[in-house]
Amino acid sequence: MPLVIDIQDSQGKSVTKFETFQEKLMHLIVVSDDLKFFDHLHPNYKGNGRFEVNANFPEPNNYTIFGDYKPTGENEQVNVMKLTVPGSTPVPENLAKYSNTKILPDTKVNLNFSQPNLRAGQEVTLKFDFKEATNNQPIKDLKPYLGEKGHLVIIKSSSPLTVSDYIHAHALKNSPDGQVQFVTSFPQSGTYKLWMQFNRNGKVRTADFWVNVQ
Ligand SMILES: [Cu+2]
Repeated sequence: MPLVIDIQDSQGKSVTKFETFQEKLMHLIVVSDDLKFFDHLHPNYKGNGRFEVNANFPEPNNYTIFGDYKPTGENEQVNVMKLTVPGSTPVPENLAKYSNTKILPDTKVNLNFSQPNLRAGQEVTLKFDFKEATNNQPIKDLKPYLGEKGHLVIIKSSSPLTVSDYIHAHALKNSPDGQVQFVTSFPQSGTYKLWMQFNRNGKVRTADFWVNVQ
């Protein structure tokens, strides 16, 4: 489905100049409101504040779209858009199938925390370890993705989803080989979903996790 996004300032005037960050002018995160579906897109800038992209909405559901961009000379901003694909309500996700180990077709990703319990408002280091799924050896072909060792989006499960539920964490530059670390804090207690994206030798993979924050 083609999406057209017009960026305007608080006076309704088109914002026309944007800065590249993490290699793109806009990062667009599409999730279903139950956080089952995730997509990360990069709209094309058409000038005069207008971005266009083709997005995929796989099943009837309510969707929230976070547009993440940086007007020239200003701070990073996040816009929230809503879209409904009508139809029967999908089956909710089974959270029991999630653990801190995610096995993808070629990579095993382990998530560890710098402290035993996650608490709201407390800074925490999230450590993702990458191993070969077949033989458990640390992988050595991790390549930069969007200029960093990995890309992490965190969204708090909420109804409705708002801009304050969206956390975009940046990878630490000095993570050891076969590992990517992020420092972040979870603003409130609740359940959060994490999508960790990385580049294995040219192929972008997404490992998703659920975490509880007290
Ligand atoms: Cu992006």
